[in-house]
Amino acid sequence: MAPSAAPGVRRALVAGVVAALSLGIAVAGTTGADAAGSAPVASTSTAPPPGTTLGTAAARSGRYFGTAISASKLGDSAYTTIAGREFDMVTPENEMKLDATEPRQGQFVFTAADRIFDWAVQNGKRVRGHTLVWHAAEPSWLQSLTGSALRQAMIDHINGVMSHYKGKIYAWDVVNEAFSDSTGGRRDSNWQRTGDDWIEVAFRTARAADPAAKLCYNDYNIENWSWAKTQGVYNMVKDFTSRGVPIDCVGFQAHFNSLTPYSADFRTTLRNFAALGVDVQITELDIQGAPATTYANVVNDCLAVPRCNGITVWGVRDPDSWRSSDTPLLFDGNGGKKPAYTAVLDALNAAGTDPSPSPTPPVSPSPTPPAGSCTATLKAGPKWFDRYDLVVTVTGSDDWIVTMTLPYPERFISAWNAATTVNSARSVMTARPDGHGDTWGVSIRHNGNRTWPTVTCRPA
Ligand code: 9MR
Repeated sequence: MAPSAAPGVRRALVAGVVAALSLGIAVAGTTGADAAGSAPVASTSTAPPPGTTLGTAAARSGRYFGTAISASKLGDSAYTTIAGREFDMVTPENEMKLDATEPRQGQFVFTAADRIFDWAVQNGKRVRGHTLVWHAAEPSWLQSLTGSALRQAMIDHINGVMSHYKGKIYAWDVVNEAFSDSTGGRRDSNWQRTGDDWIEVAFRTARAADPAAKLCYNDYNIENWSWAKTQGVYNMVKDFTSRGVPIDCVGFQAHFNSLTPYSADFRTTLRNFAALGVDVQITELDIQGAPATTYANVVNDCLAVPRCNGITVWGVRDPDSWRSSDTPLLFDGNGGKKPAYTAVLDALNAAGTDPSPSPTPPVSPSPTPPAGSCTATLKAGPKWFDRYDLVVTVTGSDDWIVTMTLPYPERFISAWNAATTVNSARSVMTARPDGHGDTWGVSIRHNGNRTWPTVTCRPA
């Protein structure tokens, strides 16, 4: 748990869903697009209308707006109505923590975590994984381990949880709250006592376990640029990026209250971390008393930093908050929108729109498929800030094998309605029918490239 004086804050701004329509281009037989390829995808030059929910408003600028969700509340229709309507990213508040997912060593339990994950996906939302390694929420078996046994348990836990959700999580909080509140150095913990390299081992393990997920370091009281703790985390991220330790993002929890108030240099902090080459996300936002102006300031700080992907608030209604007596959230106990809600919505809608271009087919013409072959046609699906979907339709054969190859550094995230395998780099996908017919889909993390895969089809 977070220290009482200064709760952690996380934020997660999310990449919104910019409905990117666009047409598709057929890519036949052997490769990518056909010369006509041309078929440029619809442009985003027309600004989308103002969003009427937090998620749609954030999506206008390619960001997400999320909330923490508690599995025990998914039976409360007032709760799910608001959460379903307003947010497009979900963080399980407690259900993916170590005590919940590995209550006995080597025995993984995903019942509650999957309830949230399934609810999120069924309602069109993405999921932030929270959290793999933390000094709190430790089951008793783990508290009795030390040294190499504890280090190995960490690695096994990361592998066990990440493999269950492989390819399905937007970002993982790999390590949570590893720094001391006052010194700028590491917090003492059982993890820290296994050796200073435990954090980078956790990140390297996580990258190998699920190359499609963004890997975040998450902490509280790192929003104020002048704080020693902020500098300590900044220096660690700088060290990691300079040495090639895989880290993609930093989560700023942003639990603001009278002891650890919002400070106007938060934007400086976000900018400075982003300049290291990582994304930044606001992952657990709540503000004592929910002052509308402070909420708007936090949103505007994120909007000012292109690599700030999105914002997550730490709960739906005030009574859902871990600090309910502070009434720190955007909805009151009756589900009513508070002034802070309107301030956040207005700030999101005042932002510029997503400048990211639409994904396009490759430029090389595709050879004519040989007689008796099959043809795989690609059509653009929705695109988001960080990824895009394609719909694949196969004709000419009922039992086919389609192979798609992505140019570097794009990565396959997931597929549906086909049986697929991917290589370890997630750049080559092989697909066969899985009983859902000949039309299926893939989700691709563009990593800045946005060129459609080349595709070949052959009868099985
Ligand atoms: O809100 C969470 C609360 O329900 C739990 O009891 C507590 C301990 O697991 O964790 C709270 O969430 C924390 C988050 O996981 C990490 N940053 C601080 C959050 C507030 O304490």
